[in-house]
Amino acid sequence: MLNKELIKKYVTVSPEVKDALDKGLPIVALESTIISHGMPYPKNAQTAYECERVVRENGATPAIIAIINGVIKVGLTDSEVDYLAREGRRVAKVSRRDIAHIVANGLNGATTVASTMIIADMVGIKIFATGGIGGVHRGAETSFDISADLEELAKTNVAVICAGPKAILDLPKTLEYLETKGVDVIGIGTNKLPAFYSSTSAYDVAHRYDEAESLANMLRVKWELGLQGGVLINNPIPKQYEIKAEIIDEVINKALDEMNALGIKGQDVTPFLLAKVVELTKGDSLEANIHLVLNNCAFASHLARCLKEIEK
Ligand code: PSU
Ligand code: MN
Repeated sequence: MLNKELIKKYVTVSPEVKDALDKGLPIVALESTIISHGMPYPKNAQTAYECERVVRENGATPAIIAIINGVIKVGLTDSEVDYLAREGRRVAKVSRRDIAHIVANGLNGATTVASTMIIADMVGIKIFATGGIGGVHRGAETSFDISADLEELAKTNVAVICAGPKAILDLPKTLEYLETKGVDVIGIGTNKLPAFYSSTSAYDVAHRYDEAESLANMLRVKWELGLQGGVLINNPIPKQYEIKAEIIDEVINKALDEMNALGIKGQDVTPFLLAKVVELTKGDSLEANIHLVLNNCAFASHLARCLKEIEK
């Protein structure tokens, strides 16, 4: 069990988020690795502010999560966002294994999906929006490269809204892993798994939901039943912004070849591939990425409102 008093030693909640928590208002958690390692400057900072704006416009409170000078922060100031955005890949990428090290040594860190879920759960935030999650990498049968995001979805009670796992990953293996771990994979308005840049793929989601209201009710049932863990909610990129699978697949294959030639491994794999794809598409993939994140922020806000409505 979490000791809420002990946790307070390490966590600072911004006044805006604290007010929303105290009043029981809907809140949407946002990660910070997408800022430092997921997009180039200055679009990364602009996108973070846009995400906050979209969440507020849709009736919820945004809570960007990161670690600043060893303090776990829930809700960042603009200058903290700007710092992470400018530092980029020089900032530590913090997943579950890294949290204690970064806090204990007073360091700065950008939180991944896994660590953002952990921290959101510590303060009682149930809904989290991002772009893409980590998953089972292509070639995982030899590299063993499986993101800690999947393990976190298996055990931490936070619902993650994304645009589907990116095709830099092995999609069928990612789905198999989530099934083994008991993580529900939802499609919003679709039976097919969206694949980040593309609104669809050849693979089926476990369950389809067309309305945020009924999805919020399902989340309540899951957690009231004591079924530990998150849910992966896949919200397809709006069609006008998508990049066709044939085009992006070629780019991804090039990026993977380059990565293998350079021998890049571990934590550096995802940031390398994300940056390479942006470079090879001359920024087209970045525009798609920004639009799908904002779309997820809007849906997550609606879902957070529905969940609060049910809880009343
Ligand atoms: N996928 C994306 N964009 C991202 C990430 C993944 O399309 O920004 C980031 C997220 O923070 C995710 C992390 O949690 O990369 C996964 O890294 P790894 O594969 O090393 O677990
Ligand atoms: Mn990995």
